[in-house]
This record gives sequence, structure tokens and C-alpha cells, in this order.
Amino acid sequence: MNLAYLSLGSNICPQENLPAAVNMLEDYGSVLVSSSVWETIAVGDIEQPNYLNAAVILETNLTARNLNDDGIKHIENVLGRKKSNNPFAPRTIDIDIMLFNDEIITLGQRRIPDNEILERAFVALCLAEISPGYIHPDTNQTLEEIAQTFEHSSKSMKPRHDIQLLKPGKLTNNYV
Ligand code: PH2
Ligand code: MG
Ligand code: MG
Repeated sequence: MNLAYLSLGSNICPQENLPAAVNMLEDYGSVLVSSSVWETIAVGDIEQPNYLNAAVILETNLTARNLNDDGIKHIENVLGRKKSNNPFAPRTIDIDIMLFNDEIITLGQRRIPDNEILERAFVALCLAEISPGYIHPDTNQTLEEIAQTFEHSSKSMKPRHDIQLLKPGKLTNNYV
């Protein structure tokens, strides 16, 4: 079994699309835990609606490549993700593999661990909620230590406890 640490983001109908994406991930394994849902200001070069961001851990038999090329791409297509040349275009759903076990993997243009862990407050904070003691294979810091480096920018993130990603009985914010 593998543990895939996924970051999710949406700024088109995010209240519907974020929970729908987490439900659909159950077709490819078991979602063990989720972070809180956070409302965040769009990173990028154009004015656009706020995002909802979160992270989950998926326990799966799939390799990182199959999860990415089959599972994630399928979910993004079903939820109406449009191809765009602009990397900051608004989106119904974006699911990115941030970490996979404790491995270093290259998938085409992507690298795991994803650089966004060290660049974006919402990625670091969401991951630190679900696995604070995970040691980043590049920096040897824990996710909690990485999240602390974003203390300033994290003040612009609002927790949205009104949105639940997992069915009752599953763990939100419990550690793996
Ligand atoms: N994703 C982007 C671009 N900008 N901003 C926020 N707040 N959250 C995102 O998930 C996000 C973004 C493209 O990956
Ligand atoms: Mg992305
Ligand atoms: Mg993506």
C-alpha cells in the first residue's frame, strides 16, 4: 500500500467541487484523513475568486504515475476542468500529488515532493495538519516546521469549518 498526500484547490463552485473530488478519490483507494478546508486568496497574476484549498491522504494500491494519469485526470475531467495555457486560470478542481510515501519521483514535468510545499502557505499548512511529523525528503524538516515558516502569510487564510470533506466517522485533522 502507498500513501499519497494530495493537495486540492477549486475556485469555481468550490463548495460543491471540493467535497465531490474527495468522494471520487474513494474509487482509487481510501481517504484516511483530511485537513480543514481553508479559504485562500488566489495566487497568480489575474483577479479571480478566492479558492478553497485542502489536503488529504489517500491510501492506494496505485503507483504515483497511475494515480496521476488515470485517477486524478479522470476526476478533473468529470468535474469539468478546462485545459488552459494560463497556469493561474480559475478552475473547478485541481488535484496535485505533493508527496508519495517518502519517495522522490519524476512524473513528466512534475516532481514529487512538489516544490509548492516550500512555496505556498496553504499547501504547507494543509499538509502539516494531516501529517505534522512527516520529514520532507529534500530539506529534512518536518511539515510542521515548514508550515511555521509561513506564519505571516497564513494570516490571510480563513478556516471554513462549515464545509466537511469526509463522511461522519472518518477523521478530520487526525494525524497519520
Ligand atoms: N492554484 C493555482 C493558482 N493559484 N491560488 C490559491 N489560493 N489556491 C490554489 O490552489 C491555486 C492558486 C494553480 O495551481
Ligand atoms: Mg496546482
Ligand atoms: Mg494540477
